Amino acid sequence: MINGAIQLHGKLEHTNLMKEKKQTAIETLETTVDWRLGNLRGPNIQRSRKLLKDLTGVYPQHASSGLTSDTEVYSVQWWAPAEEGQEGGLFWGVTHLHAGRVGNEYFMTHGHFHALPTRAEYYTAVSGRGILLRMERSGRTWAEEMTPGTLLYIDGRHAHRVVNVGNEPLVFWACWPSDAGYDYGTIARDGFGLRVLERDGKAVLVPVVKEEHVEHID
Ligand code: PAN
Ligand code: ZN
Repeated sequence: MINGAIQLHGKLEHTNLMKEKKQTAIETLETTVDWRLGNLRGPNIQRSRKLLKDLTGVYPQHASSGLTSDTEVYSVQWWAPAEEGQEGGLFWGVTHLHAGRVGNEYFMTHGHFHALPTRAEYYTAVSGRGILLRMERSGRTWAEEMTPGTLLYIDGRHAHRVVNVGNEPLVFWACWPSDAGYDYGTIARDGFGLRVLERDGKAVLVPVVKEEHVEHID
C-alpha cells in the first residue's frame, strides 16, 4: 500500500515536471505556410492533383483543346489536423489553379456544395486573377472577383467553383470545417448556371440554358 502511494506520488511529480517544462518553453511548431507562393510545409499535409482527364464532364464534349489529357489543371495542398468528418475541426488549404483554356472555356475547379449546408468557408487569393462562381440550390448563380487580397466568405449553402481568367496561376488559400463534406454529384449532374468564356481576350459570363424536359404526347 505504502509502495503504491509512493509510486503514485512519483508519477504525479513527473507529470507536474512535464507541465512545467511545457509552460516555460516556447515550442517550435512544424507546420508553416509560404503565404505568397502558396505552399504548406509540415507533417500530415495532404495533396491532390486534378488533370484534364479527371475533369470529364466539366467541359462540353465538343471543346477541342489540343491539350493532352495529362495536363494538370489544378493542385491542392491542405492540412488536416482534425479527422475528416469530425465536428468542430478546421482544415487549411491552398489551391494552385493554372492558367489555360479548353477551347474558349477557362481552367476551373470541379466545384461543389458542402454536404452540410451549415458549414461555411473562407477563400482568399494571393496571386493571379480569377472569378468565384457561387450557386444556390435553386440554380441562381453569380460571379465574384478574385484578385490578390480579396477575402471571400462562402455561405455553407452555396456551391463554389473557381475560374482562372488570367495569364498566371491563380493561388488561393481556404479554411473550411472538417465536417463540411463534399457534394460533387449535384454539380456533375447539373453544372453551374453560368460558364466563363473567353471572347476577344476578355472573360464573359454566359448563362447556361437548360434543356426543358418535354413530354411527348402521341
Ligand atoms: C477547396 C476546394 C479546392 C478544389 O479546398 O476543394 O479549391 O476545388 P474542388 O474541390 O471543387 O475540386 C474547398 O472548397 N474546400 O471545401
Ligand atoms: Zn468548399
